[in-house]
Amino acid sequence: MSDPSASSSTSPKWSSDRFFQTQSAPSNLAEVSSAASEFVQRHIKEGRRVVLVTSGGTTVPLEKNVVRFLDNFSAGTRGATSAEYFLSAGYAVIFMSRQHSLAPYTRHYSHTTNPFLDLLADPATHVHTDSPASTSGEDNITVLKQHVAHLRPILSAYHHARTSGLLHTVPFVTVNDYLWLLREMSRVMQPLGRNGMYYLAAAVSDFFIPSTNVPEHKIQSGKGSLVIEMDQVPKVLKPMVEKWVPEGYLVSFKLETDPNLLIPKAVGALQRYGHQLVIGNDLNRRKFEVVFVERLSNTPAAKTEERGGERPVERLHVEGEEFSATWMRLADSSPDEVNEGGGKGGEKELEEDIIRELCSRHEQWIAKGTAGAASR
Ligand code: PAZ
Repeated sequence: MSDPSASSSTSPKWSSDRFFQTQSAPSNLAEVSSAASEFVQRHIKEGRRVVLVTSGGTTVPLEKNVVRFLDNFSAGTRGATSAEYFLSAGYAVIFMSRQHSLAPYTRHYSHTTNPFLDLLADPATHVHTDSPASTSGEDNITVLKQHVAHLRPILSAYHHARTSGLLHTVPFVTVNDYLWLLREMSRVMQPLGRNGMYYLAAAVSDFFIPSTNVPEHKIQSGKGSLVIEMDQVPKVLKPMVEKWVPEGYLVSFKLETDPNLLIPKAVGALQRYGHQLVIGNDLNRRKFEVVFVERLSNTPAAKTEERGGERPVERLHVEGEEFSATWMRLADSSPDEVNEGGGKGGEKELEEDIIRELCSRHEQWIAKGTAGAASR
């Protein structure tokens, strides 16, 4: 079929097997896989934990020669910010993100937040007097004094990430590429066993158009309205938990706009897929609060109570199982830590607390595996 407006009205559910058997892989999959494998193997040898961070939105192209596509709101802030805190915590990071979305460190200077050129002195009026390389300002461009304190730690961390070999980037654009790459990164990381963490913060489309229904050329106007039929994206969390990385510590995100749905949907995801943690967030409050939803057996309740009930754990009984919901809010931090903006300039970011909690849960997950192995 060459025109999505003419597709059939019944959309069967796709299994992940059917998806990978019929939808083409990215053309560079083998290269991307071997580079990531080399990265993972190096860190396994060095005994380091590795986290896969997915970030940003996926597109659904409406044409093969793509002029138009469906997209979503995600800028990749959560993923890029989280990757920085994972790196600070000593993890090696595979940062799998939407091409041109926010990236660790450079996110502080995007074209809308702190536009890069605004940081620099005008060379026409600024003359260098202390540079050994030049007697005039011609060879140097200067960062304005008022920006130096903010820039310096970010620049140092950025250079460290680039030179230390701790950060590996994998870009995607479409939802099809995302699914292929997620499976491939999982395969590559499987040898990490419990030392692998999977932090799925990308905003992945729930719907796609199978390749047989995508027309080759730009859809022409003139026939009235355009009706697009999309199939449901296969639920890959299930095979990921059961087959791809059964020992990994797997964290998914759940985004809702109706706050009443957040916890029930997160519990539903845990029941359906059986992974370790769902972090729920409301679209409009996502920068200030999230909720950790997990099986009660995975909840470090004792630790939470030790902190004087700072983050009370709500217990939930659903269909004979017990779950917990733990809210984490920026306001839980001391007020002078919370400022506008983000990151290394001393302002508090929610991801700092999220990643601290995850590192400690991952530690426990690894310890449980070691204890299990010792008792066998
Ligand atoms: O990228 P961003 O910082 O603007 O938004 C982050 C987020 C809301 C996409 C992420 O926290 C999230 O919930 N991801 C999963 C979305 C979902 O598929 O439910």
